[in-house]
Amino acid sequence: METNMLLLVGCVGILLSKQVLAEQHVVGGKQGWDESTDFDSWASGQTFRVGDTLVFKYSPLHNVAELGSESDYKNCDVGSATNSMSDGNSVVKLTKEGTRYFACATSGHCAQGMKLKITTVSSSSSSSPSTPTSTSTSTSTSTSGATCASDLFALVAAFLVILSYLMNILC
Ligand SMILES: [Cu+2]
Repeated sequence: METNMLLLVGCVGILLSKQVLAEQHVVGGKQGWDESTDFDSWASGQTFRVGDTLVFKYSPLHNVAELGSESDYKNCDVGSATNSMSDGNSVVKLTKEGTRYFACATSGHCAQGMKLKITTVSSSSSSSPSTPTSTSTSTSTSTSGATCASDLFALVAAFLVILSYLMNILC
């Protein structure tokens, strides 16, 4: 009886933490926003969800221009950017599902590969970020395992908060 109650509380904790925890994606990882970074391969290892943020970190040589279309992205047409940032630590919030395009507007940099295309998915999407799966047959098992592990910390935290709350009521 009490065990069931605790399990229920734990599940509620997981659901709550999923709503609250948004991920911050540092664009390009350790290399940051730079010509030498392979942004296609970086982006393919990430899952971008509604509510997450992108953080571009770069030197004053660079900047960030958001492009409005796939063709602008392909042609590096940074002149028609919809938004420009140059503070060296630009935060972009992913507020809705869909594809967004970014490039460096410094002459020649976009052509050298300094551009990024990302697709934001719904925040309830179940696919797990940056979890390589060894074989296709074990995909579902390993994905749920990884999700479980990443939720463990949040679960413990939520559990402790709720437990102390219950103790206050009962004692
Ligand atoms: Cu640049």
